[in-house]
Amino acid sequence: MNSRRTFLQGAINAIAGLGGASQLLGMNQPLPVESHPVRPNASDRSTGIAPIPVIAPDVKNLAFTIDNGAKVFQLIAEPVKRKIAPWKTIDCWGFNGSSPGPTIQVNQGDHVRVILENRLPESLAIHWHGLEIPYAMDGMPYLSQKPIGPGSRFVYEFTVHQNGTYFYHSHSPMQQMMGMVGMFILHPSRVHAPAVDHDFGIVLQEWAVLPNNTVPNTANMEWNWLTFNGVSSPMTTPLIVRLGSRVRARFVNLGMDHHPIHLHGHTFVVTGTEGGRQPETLWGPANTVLVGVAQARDIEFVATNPGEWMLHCHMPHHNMNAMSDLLGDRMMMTADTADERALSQMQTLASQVGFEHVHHAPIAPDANKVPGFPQDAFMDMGMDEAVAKPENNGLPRNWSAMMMGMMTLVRVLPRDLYDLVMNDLQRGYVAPLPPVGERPPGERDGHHEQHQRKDEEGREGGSR
Ligand SMILES: [Cu+2]
Repeated sequence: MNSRRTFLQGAINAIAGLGGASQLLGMNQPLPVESHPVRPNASDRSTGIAPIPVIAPDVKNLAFTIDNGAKVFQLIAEPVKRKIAPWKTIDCWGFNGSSPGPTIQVNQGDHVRVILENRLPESLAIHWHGLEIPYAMDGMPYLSQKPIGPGSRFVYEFTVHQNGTYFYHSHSPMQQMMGMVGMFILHPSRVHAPAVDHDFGIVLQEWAVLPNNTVPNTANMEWNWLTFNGVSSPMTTPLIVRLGSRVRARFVNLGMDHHPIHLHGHTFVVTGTEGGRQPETLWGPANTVLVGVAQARDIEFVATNPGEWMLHCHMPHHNMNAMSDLLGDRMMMTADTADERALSQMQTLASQVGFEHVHHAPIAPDANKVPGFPQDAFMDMGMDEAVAKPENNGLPRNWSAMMMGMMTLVRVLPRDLYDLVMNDLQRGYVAPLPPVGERPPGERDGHHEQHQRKDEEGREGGSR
């Protein structure tokens, strides 16, 4: 396997001290609680121990202090600049510099105090979605509390008796669509059986950011940007799991659409909802879980199948993004034109935003005679370099070409590769990209020559 060889070589270079680049692109921030960068298998662990912390890729955890037995969190509502794609930074609203806001993780039975500071230009209140807490803490402006004005603070304080996947959000709909949501994880006092080795959290969001704009249009009905934890694929950081481990992934949806989240290569069970743990009698096999608006879903599976498996919303428009955004105020001319012209346009755009090359996959010599062409033919834009980070080390060249919108990878890695990636992650080592000619295994037949030929034609077209 060439990609594996390249990867191993990269790792060997790193160990030899030849690659010292410590670009901690997109890395998770240190957890406020004990971190488990390399985790034992479930079989190595006994139940009854403390649950492992949830990792929400691309989102920080919110640190806390202890005051007289209470866990105290400082939550700041404020405007946020969020880079959701290599060429796209939006002006949204969130918490502590992030949208979604940082993940809050506490234990069942904890007494929690959240000091909310409002640095927004308007009032708000924060609702604790699904928590059975006193009415005065429910965060309903004018009902349970006065709206929290700009520059003001409000202290939310309650004891949590539930466990599961919950979230916090502004209760004003337009503020929600500006990004004001975050995960609130309640770990059970006794770890659920079977215990998991990896526990991930993902917030599903969508945004209406029209071309040439940076501010989401919260009154708009065209939700054209789709994100996992505030970034669109291929900026999403893969979930790295060890072959044979038991994995939990938690999804929270606060948007305008329901999202059927699909996992490749594995069968999972839905072990929890926004109401907490489901009884085992309800765990039917599935590979797609519908996460409705305002819902949470926990899935669990044993990662038995090695590979780089997609995890994505299956709504076709949700594993795309706003292509028109790249074009600014110009019309895209792929339809009813020669592929050279389309290529030329896409190449121009690609060079503006730092894509490597836009046309990776072969097309038929007579493609333009076929009604409906092109569809996806010019859409695959490799941007491996723009999104390079340790978690992507070892992926094949142009892996990012069809990664868009609400999509990420579950990398199920054999122990040696898993340990290498974890090692890279700890040292912040970004492996060099595989050579351009590197193809995924199994793609070495006549397609290759055809691909090369069309590539050259494409370049000629692009230079005209
Ligand atoms: Cu979707």
